[in-house]
Amino acid sequence: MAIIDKTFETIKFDYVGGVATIILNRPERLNSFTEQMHLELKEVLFVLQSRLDLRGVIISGEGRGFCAGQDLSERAVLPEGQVRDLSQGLEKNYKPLILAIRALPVPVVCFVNGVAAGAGLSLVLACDIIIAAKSASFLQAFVRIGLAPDAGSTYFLPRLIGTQRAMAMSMLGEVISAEQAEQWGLVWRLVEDTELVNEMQLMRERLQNGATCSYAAIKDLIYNSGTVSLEEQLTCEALAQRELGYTEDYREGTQAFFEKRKARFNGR
Ligand code: T3D
Repeated sequence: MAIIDKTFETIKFDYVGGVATIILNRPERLNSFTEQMHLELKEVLFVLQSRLDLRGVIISGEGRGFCAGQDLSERAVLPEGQVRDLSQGLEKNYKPLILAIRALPVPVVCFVNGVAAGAGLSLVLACDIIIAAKSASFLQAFVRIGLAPDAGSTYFLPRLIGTQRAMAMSMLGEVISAEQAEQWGLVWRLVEDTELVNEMQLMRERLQNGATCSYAAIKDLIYNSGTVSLEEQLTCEALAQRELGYTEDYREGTQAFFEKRKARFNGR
């Protein structure tokens, strides 16, 4: 039985073998975020957070874009003298979205199928592994409309590609090609456009059969490493390894090694 028994308006969702696939689905507006899309993403992430059998999440977009950030038609120019408090939408929608993705104890893999702009790029950057189609592109669009990058972009981008590149991308608002993004380390790997769907399926199978407890520990260790000393990190690694050493997957992994066969992990 489906874990969420409904059809969404702005996303497609499925859940197979513990792996969730979320496809942003407003192709005519390059999958830009609306209030409705935020509601639907919240609903899905809320359900995923409580799934003990969750083993991975895949995010991509429908059509020629990945996500063009905030849908600007929800931000009509106000009459002279009136102002809009943009922090409200960020606190209410974007902050919980980015934090929820980061908090999932499983790999969140983004398949960037086309342009990722504004908060759409922030969403990409929040994911653990980023794979892009060769025709994808990346744009810190904010400066073009008089804003600063948000939804985590100023946190993720300098960490991934360095301060100079993050600064220039954000201040100049130039489109960065997938090839350039790969050279800078913004994405893990590029795939042919025609191969993206196939690669997604291969990743789904890989996550369904992956060492899920290892993934959770890896996520914790790597994301927390920036805020602790080397000594503390070594302790964290030892503690994580102690827990992993008790898992069925560790037993299976070592047994498979000695038997010279591929491990069959059950994620426990
Ligand atoms: O507001 C707050 O709550 C603060 C938070 C902000 C977060 C943000 O994300 S702010 C940044 C918002 N995003 C942008 O400024 C990007 C706007 N889009 C673009 O600059 C371009 O569309 C792209 C460079 C991404 C792609 O260009 P291109 O030439 O490939 O496509 P296009 O023709 O511009 O777009 C196709 C259609 O999608 C077009 O509609 P049309 O003319 O065919 O009816 C276009 O208007 C629409 N579209 C694209 N992006 C958005 C959008 N409609 C609404 N909102 C968008 N963000």
